[in-house]
Amino acid sequence: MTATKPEPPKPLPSTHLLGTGTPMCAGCGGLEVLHEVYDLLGVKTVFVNAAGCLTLLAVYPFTPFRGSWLYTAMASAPAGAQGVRDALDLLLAKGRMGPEEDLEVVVLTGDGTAYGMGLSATSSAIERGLNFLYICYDNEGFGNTGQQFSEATPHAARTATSLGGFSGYKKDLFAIWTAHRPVYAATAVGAEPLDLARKVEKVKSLKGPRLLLTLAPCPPGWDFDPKEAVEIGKLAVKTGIWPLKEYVDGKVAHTKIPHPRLPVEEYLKKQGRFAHLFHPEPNEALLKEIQHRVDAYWDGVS
Ligand SMILES: Cc1ncc(C[n+]2csc(CCOP(=O)(O)OP(=O)(O)O)c2C)c(N)n1
Ligand code: SF4
Ligand SMILES: [Mg+2]
Repeated sequence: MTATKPEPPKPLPSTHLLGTGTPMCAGCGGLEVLHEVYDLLGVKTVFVNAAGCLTLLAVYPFTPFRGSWLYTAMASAPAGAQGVRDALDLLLAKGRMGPEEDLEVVVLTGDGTAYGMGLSATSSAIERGLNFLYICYDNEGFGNTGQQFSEATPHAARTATSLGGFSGYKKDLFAIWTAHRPVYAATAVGAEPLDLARKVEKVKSLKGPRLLLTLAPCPPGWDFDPKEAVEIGKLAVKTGIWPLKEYVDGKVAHTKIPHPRLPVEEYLKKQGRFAHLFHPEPNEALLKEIQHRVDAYWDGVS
């Protein structure tokens, strides 16, 4: 019997730097962000990716990345980025590579890494002034391993490990980063592409530790129809639960202030992970508490 020769992989569409033939879920907010960011950053990049959903994008020979990519363990992406940056700097210093060949070192992680397991390595890298861009796609849970809660999971959300609703509270990663006084930090969401694009242009012009913390609506994890993904991303901004802001020169400025601000219920009721707040009857106390926390945030914004 003769073995059948495998078909060569089909060429990827060239309309985007990041191709479309990916193994991700429809409506993935993390992929949406990555598409938008990659179109602006381009191929002169090394993506240092900690284990998570977007790691599936690297499956050879179908990877949609046109530039370089490196896999690391969850806790180690900033350490991997340090190694890559050092290697590039050595090649530049020895004249074995011209400045035009230099690459932007980009860490790409989910929230499980960014808010938890990788925080110590990130803190040290910012402290050392590592020249890197850190992109977190925050789907508010451990998506790749079956939607367990993470330190980014919002209060009351149902996950595989908080079936009655998460009793903890989402950590403020933006505040943790800005406490380190990085060169730049911003929040964003793929559903607001102009705001995101402006922030990507800004990070491109800067050197040093920079954060893009992006909300990533996740249809299977948050339990909604993929066609609602953009609407849910927009509602996160319009209800004020995901403030769009940036930190430059020691100051935080909001880049989009929702006015009028919609009730947070508009965002929550679209997602099955919060269904127990509305059925069999509304949990008024919990809904009020969530709204109060959002109001308190915006009351503190001058
Ligand atoms: C140290 C370690 N613990 C557990 C895992 C298993 N693991 C792989 S991906 C993942 C989830 C990561 O969550 P997150 O960073 O939020 O990314 P997402 O899966 O949501 O994209 C886990 C727990 C691992 N790879 N390494
Ligand atoms: S589980 Fe969520 S984050 Fe992971 S690929 Fe699917 S939509 Fe994206
Ligand atoms: Mg996650």
